[in-house]
Amino acid sequence: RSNVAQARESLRLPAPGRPAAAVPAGVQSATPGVTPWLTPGKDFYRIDTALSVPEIRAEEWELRVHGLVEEEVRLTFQDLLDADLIESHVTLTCVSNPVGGNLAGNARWLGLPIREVLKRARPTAGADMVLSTSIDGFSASTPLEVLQDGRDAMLAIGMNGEPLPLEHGYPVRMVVPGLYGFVSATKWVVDLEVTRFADSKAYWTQRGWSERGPIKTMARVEVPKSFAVVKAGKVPIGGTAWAQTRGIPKVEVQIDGGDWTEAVLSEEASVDTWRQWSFAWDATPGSHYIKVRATDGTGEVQTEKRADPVPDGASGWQSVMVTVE
Ligand SMILES: Nc1nc2c(c(=O)[nH]1)N[C@H]1C(S)=C(S)[C@@H](COP(=O)(O)O)O[C@H]1N2
Ligand SMILES: [Mo]
Repeated sequence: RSNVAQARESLRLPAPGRPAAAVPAGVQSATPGVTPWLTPGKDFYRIDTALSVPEIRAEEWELRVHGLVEEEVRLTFQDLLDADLIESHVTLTCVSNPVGGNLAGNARWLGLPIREVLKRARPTAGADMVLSTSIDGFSASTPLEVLQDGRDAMLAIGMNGEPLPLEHGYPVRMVVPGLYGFVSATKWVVDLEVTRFADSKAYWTQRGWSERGPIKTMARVEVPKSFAVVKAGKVPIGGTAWAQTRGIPKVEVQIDGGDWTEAVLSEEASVDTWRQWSFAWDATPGSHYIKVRATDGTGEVQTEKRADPVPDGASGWQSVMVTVE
């Protein structure tokens, strides 16, 4: 075990000045087998370009905030420990997640709101983007207004009550509700440049992906699995849906192209977290197709239009084929 891993283990996180809102008791889907509502760090999906996980000593970490600002700001890890931190549940999703895929996770993050850092730096007129860069050269372009609009965008140091796992960005990463990770969730972040979309391109944008990445409304069937064989009778269907910053007021299920029927929603912790659902299906023998779609808090129904993950996220309705005996 490395020195950095050992230092991480002995690190004590401060209590947040503003704790996370209490999680309602009923957030977990009633359907057995649905993903745990809170994703433990060890099960959290991991996506990055790092060939080996960067090992940054917390006492050597420094963040430089510069570019189109009145005042350059530098932050040390101790500055973060001493700051007024917030804690918040936020679901992260990857733009390369296919419809029905697993590249999403929900955790409780502890960190400093980025808007507080920007308040100190005072962006100048004309700036519209923050380019965040990691110690290993990855970068993400985040709209400046998103980092200032009051959502819980943060420089995170904690995940589910522990220091960030090394592979999830220790000692400091960004977490921004509502945007795919490739344009917001920079791990091992060391540099924030306030700039303009017209002047600078982030890592994946240079490689054919979009420059912006708001998360698309998505519902996923987790139970039963595709190609499952189940017994006729009451078959529980269940899964997860997300539309971070907008919330999920409705999920509907369709069997074999019939009418859309509302699923039973589990409690919603916040609009920034995913929401689980369940549906009791009267299954008759034969092959059947289960489709699911969500409606977000603005009233918009998840689009049926299929899109590949490139350039700004997959869309379409998941269809799961099951055999009933
Ligand atoms: N330094 C760095 N940060 C990164 C990436 C990366 O390649 N390098 N990938 C981004 C992408 S595409 C996603 S989806 C999220 C994933 O965060 P996780 O690995 O903690 O789930 O991290 C983002 N932050
Ligand atoms: Mo991603």
